[in-house]
Amino acid sequence: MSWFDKIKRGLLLTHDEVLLKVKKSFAAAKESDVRTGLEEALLAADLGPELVEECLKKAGGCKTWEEAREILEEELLAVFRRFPPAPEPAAFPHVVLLVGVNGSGKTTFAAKYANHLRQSGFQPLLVAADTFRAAAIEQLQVWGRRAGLPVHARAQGADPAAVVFDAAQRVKGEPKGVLVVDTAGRLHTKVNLMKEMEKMGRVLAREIPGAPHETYLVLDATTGQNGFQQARAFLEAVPVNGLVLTKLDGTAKGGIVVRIAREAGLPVRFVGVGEGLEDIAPFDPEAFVKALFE
Ligand SMILES: Nc1nc2c(ncn2[C@@H]2O[C@H](COP(=O)(O)OP(=O)(O)O)[C@@H](O)[C@H]2O)c(=O)[nH]1
Ligand SMILES: [Mg+2]
Repeated sequence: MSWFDKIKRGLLLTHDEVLLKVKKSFAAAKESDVRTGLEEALLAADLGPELVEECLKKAGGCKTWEEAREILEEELLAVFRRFPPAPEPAAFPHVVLLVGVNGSGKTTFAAKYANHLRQSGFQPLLVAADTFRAAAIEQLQVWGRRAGLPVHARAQGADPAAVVFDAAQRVKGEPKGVLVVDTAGRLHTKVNLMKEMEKMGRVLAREIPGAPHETYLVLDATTGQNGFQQARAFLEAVPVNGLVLTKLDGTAKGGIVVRIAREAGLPVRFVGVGEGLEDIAPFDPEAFVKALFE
């Protein structure tokens, strides 16, 4: 399945919901009805009031959906144009740290992403740095066995910084080694979270120059704006430089992807479109917008 087909499948619920509303509104006779219908559709997709306002300013007077669509696509794409394209791992070992609240999809994404990296010719090592619950370590090991991917883990309760230290030793010297670090999502207190994250970051930076190269905040798209508010503590605790939106397949409010990128001022790097190993797509703004409105 192509990346476009995957994004398209992930956006099915949103697409159907938005297009149904939009098409109905353009069938209305009065211009004010068209505008109201368009507003409802865009708000329902969860693009956020500010962006919807911008869109209406420019597309509110359009006579046809075709005309409006072009303007809306441009508005949405503009949100993503300010970000540089996703970098490929270049210096090795390369380290990607995954953070986010419990249940957001970190562990599942770690497995999907490691699989994607392997398919792209890299040598991923999954790192179980969520040592708070035994089940979390096991879950990553199950993924590792199922996908035939190596997992680095210690017993429950181990210091996450010690886990990443060992993992760094294991991957040193591998010409295309990439550490994919799954971390705990508990937001016990912001102070503890920061301390734990800082320590892990310090150890990684000492062992591997420039590490972590990428830190992704993993967000559950079905929890929308609330979920993002909950995860804000991570933005303060760690230097996040990219977003991953999971469970796009489970929501009709896929516009949240655009809203969060805009509000966080961060690029979306991947989207999750299901529970399987292959249900991941690198985020491509053009494909996203096309899949949404086509
Ligand atoms: N439908 C769907 N479910 C997902 C996706 N990503 C993760 N999940 C499910 O969300 C739940 C929580 O995921 P998990 O990776 O354990 O979250 P974590 O607590 O952040 O590590 C699991 O039941 C996953 O199967 C996705 O893209 N689509
Ligand atoms: Mg987990």
